[in-house]
Amino acid sequence: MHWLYINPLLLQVFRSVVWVYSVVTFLPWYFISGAGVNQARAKRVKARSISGLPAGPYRSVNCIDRLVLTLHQGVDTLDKVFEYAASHFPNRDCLGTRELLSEEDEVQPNGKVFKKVILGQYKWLTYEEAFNESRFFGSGLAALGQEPKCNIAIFCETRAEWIVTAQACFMYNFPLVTLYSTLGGPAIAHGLNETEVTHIITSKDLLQSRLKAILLDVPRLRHIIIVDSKPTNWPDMPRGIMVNSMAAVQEIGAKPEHIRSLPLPTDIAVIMYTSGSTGIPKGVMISHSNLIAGITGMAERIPNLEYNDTYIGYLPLAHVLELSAELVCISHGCRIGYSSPQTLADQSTKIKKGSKGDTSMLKPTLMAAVPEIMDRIYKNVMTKVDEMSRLQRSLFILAYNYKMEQISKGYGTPLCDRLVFHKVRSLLGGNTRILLSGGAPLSPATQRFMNICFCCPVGQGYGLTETCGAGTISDMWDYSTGRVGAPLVCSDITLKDWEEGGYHSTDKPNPRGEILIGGPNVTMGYYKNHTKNQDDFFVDEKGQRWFCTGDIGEFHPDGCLKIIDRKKDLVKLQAGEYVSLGKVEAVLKNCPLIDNICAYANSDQSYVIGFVVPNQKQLTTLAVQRGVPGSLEELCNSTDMEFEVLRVITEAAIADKLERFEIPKKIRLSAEPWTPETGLVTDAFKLKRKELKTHYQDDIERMYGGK
Ligand SMILES: *[C@@H]1O[C@H](CO)[C@@H](O)[C@H](O)[C@H]1NC(C)=O
Ligand SMILES: *[C@@H]1O[C@H](CO)[C@@H](O)[C@H](O)[C@H]1NC(C)=O
Ligand SMILES: *[C@@H]1O[C@H](CO)[C@@H](O)[C@H](O)[C@H]1NC(C)=O
Ligand SMILES: *[C@@H]1O[C@H](CO)[C@@H](O)[C@H](O)[C@H]1NC(C)=O
Ligand SMILES: *[C@@H]1O[C@H](CO)[C@@H](O)[C@H](O)[C@H]1NC(C)=O
Ligand SMILES: CC(=O)N[C@H]1CO[C@H](CO)[C@@H](O)[C@@H]1O
Repeated sequence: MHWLYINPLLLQVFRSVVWVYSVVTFLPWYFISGAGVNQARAKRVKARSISGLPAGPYRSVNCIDRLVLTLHQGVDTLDKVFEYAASHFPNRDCLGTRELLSEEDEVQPNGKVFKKVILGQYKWLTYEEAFNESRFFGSGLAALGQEPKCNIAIFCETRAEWIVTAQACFMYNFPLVTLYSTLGGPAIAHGLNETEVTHIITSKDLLQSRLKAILLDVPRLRHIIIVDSKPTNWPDMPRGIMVNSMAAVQEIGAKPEHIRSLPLPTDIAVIMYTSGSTGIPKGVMISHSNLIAGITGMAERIPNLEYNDTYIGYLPLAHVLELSAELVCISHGCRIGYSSPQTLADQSTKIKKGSKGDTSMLKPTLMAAVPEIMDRIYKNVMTKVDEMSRLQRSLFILAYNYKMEQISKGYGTPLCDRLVFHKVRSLLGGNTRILLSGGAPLSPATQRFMNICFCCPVGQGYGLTETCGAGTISDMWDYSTGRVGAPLVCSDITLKDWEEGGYHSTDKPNPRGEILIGGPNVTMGYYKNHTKNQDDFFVDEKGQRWFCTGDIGEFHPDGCLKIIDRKKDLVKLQAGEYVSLGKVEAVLKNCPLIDNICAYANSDQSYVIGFVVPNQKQLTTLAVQRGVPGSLEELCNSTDMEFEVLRVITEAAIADKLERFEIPKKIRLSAEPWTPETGLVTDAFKLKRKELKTHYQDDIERMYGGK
């Protein structure tokens, strides 16, 4: 609570001070800050339909004549990008990792044991050092028998060695197969088997906990390279598998260095397995030119991107958003400090109380996040605000609303920032100048909150692995919420009519339809799945390649896209009404009582049901108010609480103008949060509907069955 403590007497004068301050500084501020310019910039048209038709294709006005394909002249493969950076910024910091000082087990009051760490300073590899390490590693892999254009796999957490490995593979033209560390065993075996890899790069932990169990299902595998181990014996490996440390392979590679076989722009750089929300994972083939077009588009949306920027890397690198973001940083000579979701902030679960989290140490200027993480920050801060005295709370709300109004007019609020939001901002280190959100839709409430409390623009992006992460990113000057921005300079976007869903490019006031993304960024398709490639990709009469996303969007007059629905998530109820499950979830997730929700409907039923992960604190408060006793799990099992939560949900849904038939009639409360480890959500925290359905099968029968 003390993080926002302000002398109560101040409240009385706050309104008047702010008012006087605004009046005194308004005119000079208006001209110095260029608020008028900001406002005009926010409102300007950012993309236009190049055919003149409402269906598009829409293209960024920054490249209306032709799409942009490369960052620097002649730099058309990823190895050249790294070479460019290493020669332009040889002595600047490139990749940073914190030293592990000590590790201890801490016993919690409930008897559980948490591992806590104390971490030291960031230790940096310069661009030249990182470049040399990659070169030697690539050469060493070649010495171990890895051939150009033959697949090689990485199965590893986000860390500096991941990027060193990727760069080594780009340089030596080894197509890199990436797999999420949270994929299940059969899925990993499927990916490794399908791509026929003989070499894999992994970490000690993952080898022990995940990889070892499936080695027999991957008969072609011969070499395992461990990034974080001293050379040791691994006695219990199946016969014929050699284990090496990364350092040892680099040593082999340094003397003598192998001749490189240079990649072409059309060669495959990465085969990225996406966990997808249904079925077995699919490998997406991404060429060098695809990735370069993607990072060119992304970089153009980050104003003043410079070598002095610092990026914090902690999202899975096997996710296209994180990989592209880090490649953008490398192409501009920025430094990348590594972190993990468990060590991000001072309060993070693995950080020992009193020691510093990664953001406090690194003070990043750029950060990417998935909405799940931003939602968590939002709910935590709001809970703290709720716990404040009435006086403090009104002060916070006053400042919040004041800033919201100012922002919409294009002004800054330096006084509020210093007095009220400084403490919140320091949660992320205090230097963030841009936050980027991607992977799933960010709720308007959360986006606005991050904007206001972290005092920096929050860009929202939209893209898929199939389009190499590229699609749209909102303009940093655009303070509107709920939209994903205009097409990147590397992509065209078209809307295709969808009859069943009732979306047409002729819809008023805005054209709507399925989003098709086209351009050099569109990937070469799925690995070994010709049928699916023919369904989802096509080439138009001008030779441009397109991907059909299955998402439904609408274009606003300023050329910004809003995602409004998803084809797959549409269910037709018994009586013929169409329910968009995604829309229902998006609305109900704004409820403070709800941490996560999956709406479900059977087409032979007349109503929607839901699986709900309630917010623990809010649920307990509600239970106390209603006099329902019990532990969290008992509360979640209680029919009384189900009824109470349903009432709150229904009110929120009506207030947000959901139709009657869209509101869940029955719910199942879940005490366990859904994390990628449970297999119920993807790494980007998208719901896996099929898995959720199986998991809650008994509850579905109960909710649709008897009573
Ligand atoms: C990198 O390698 C080059 C050539 O092998 C060498 O001249 C240079 O000193 C190395 N740089 C570093 C920082 O090790
Ligand atoms: C891997 O491939 C081999 C043959 O190529 C096959 O026998 C085996 O069942 C496959 N394993 C998995 C897990 O797909
Ligand atoms: C980076 O350098 C540019 C000019 O070279 C400067 O305008 C900017 O403020 C610097 N950013 C940081 C975070 O130091
Ligand atoms: C291709 O993809 C479809 C849809 O995901 C899937 O049903 C099918 O089994 C895949 N085929 C192969 C050969 O992997
Ligand atoms: C709650 O319900 C679940 C599933 O129905 C059951 O496994 C669990 O034991 C119940 N917990 C309590 C505390 O009643
Ligand atoms: C793989 C792919 O789609 N490559 C295309 C990238 O864009 C150029 C120019 O539009 C095309 O010529 C390539 O075929």
